Amino acid sequence: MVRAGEVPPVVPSAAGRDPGRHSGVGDLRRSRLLTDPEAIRLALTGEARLLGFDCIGITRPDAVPEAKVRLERFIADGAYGDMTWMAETAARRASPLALWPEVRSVIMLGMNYGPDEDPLAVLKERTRAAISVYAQGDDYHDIIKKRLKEIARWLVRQAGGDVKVFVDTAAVMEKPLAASAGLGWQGKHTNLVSRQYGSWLFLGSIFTTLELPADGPMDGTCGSCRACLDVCPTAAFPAPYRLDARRCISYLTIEHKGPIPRDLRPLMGNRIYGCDDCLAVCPWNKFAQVGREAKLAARDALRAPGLAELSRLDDAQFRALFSKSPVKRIGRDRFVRNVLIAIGNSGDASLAVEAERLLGDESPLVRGAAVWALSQLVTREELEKLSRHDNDDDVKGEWAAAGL
Ligand code: B12
Ligand code: SF4
Ligand code: SF4
Repeated sequence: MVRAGEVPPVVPSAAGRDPGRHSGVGDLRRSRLLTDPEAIRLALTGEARLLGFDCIGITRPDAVPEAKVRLERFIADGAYGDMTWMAETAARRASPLALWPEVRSVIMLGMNYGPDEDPLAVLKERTRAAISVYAQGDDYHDIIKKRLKEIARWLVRQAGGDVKVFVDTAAVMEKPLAASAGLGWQGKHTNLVSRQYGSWLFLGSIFTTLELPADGPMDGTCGSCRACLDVCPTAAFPAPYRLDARRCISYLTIEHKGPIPRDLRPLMGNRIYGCDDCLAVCPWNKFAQVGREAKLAARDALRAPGLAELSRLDDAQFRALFSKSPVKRIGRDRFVRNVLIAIGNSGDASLAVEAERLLGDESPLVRGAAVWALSQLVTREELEKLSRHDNDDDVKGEWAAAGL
């Protein structure tokens, strides 16, 4: 999504023309506009590749009418949890035409962020943190949005029309659109699976008023496989192709603001930001390739950082460590909450001292998680000695749940 104050999402047809030049130059440029839709598509593909995208496809804005019904079911089930923006934007999200009635073609782009090591290996290192692959490098939103704008400006210069660009945060259903543009298909875990890149594609879109030739959906399927459904540590799939976000560790660690439901905490292991389990087990990853975008590559400091060190971060240190990273957006308190859940799951009593220190933290969210972590690592007698009065109702509830 293009935020207020940035380059406007609609790049008008006149963009790229030099207003100060003689009008004859403008005429000359206009006459040079690409008009053959096939030529536009070919040139567009080359430009996208140059700007770091690995796949591109075009679809019609009305190509996936079933997405609306499925979104409505997701909302009716309450599966969005406290992501209330999903329900609030449902009408626009259901169809590109509801979002922008003038759109005639939707250009879907994918950027490969395939990891250079097994993302599940770190799950065995219980005193270290698992940060999901997508969050170990720079924030893809910033990288992709900038590139989408460049391509959009290029398209306007070459072929005219008006455009809008979107990545992730706008009311656009990127996965079904990408599937109908032929980038892959929605797997049973609901994400897009690509024949060339497996599970590891970020998606972005360019809406344009130009009529461009649409690509058909790709034939590919999950068949009888259900590896992603079975591996999910929190049983977040009520059925194939349906996710209950309220149980998903990605939602719990990134989107959910309050205390994490107690019954789900032991199932989270050391996953402190996002989760890759359902993506990583997909057999189509045998075709996956390591991503070529250097800015998305894992930073060494974020591959398997120690839980003790992470729990000691103050606000400034948190911001410094996660500068330009998507992790920064959850803020230090929610981050330390997640780290404390992992500490509680570590089985390592030497980490109890970190949780004990955080019993006095300014944030009730952190104090509550510290109580739970301690309750997992020390004996009841030891916990009793550490217990203290707290004014916050949630923290009081944590002490009570710990039997004190
Ligand atoms: C909300 C959201 C979340 C929520 C909810 C996820 C969800 N599955 O809905 C949470 C926080 C849990 C989440 C987690 C993750 N997310 Co997210 N998320 C989004 C967001 C903003 C909207 C998704 C949405 O519209 N959900 C609503 C549901 C109803 O739509 P849907 O998932 O497409 O559901 C479809 C299926 O249910 C299907 N369906 C239902 N029944 C049937 C039956 C059949 C037979 C078929 C074929 C299909 C089918 O139809 C529905 C409509 O298409 C998108 C960005 C965007 N604007 O699209 C990113 C996005 C989906 N997320 C992304 C990523 C990377 C992730 C994580 C992998 C991050 C991580 N490592 O932790 C996890 C994956 C968890 C998972 N298994 O989905 C990428 C996925 C890229 C890809 N290759 O698909 C996206 C596209 C962001 C991006 N721009 O790259 N995410
Ligand atoms: S991301 Fe993790 S918790 Fe969420 S559905 Fe996939 S395996 Fe389950
Ligand atoms: S793991 Fe199996 S069921 Fe899940 S998306 Fe991949 S192929 Fe489909």
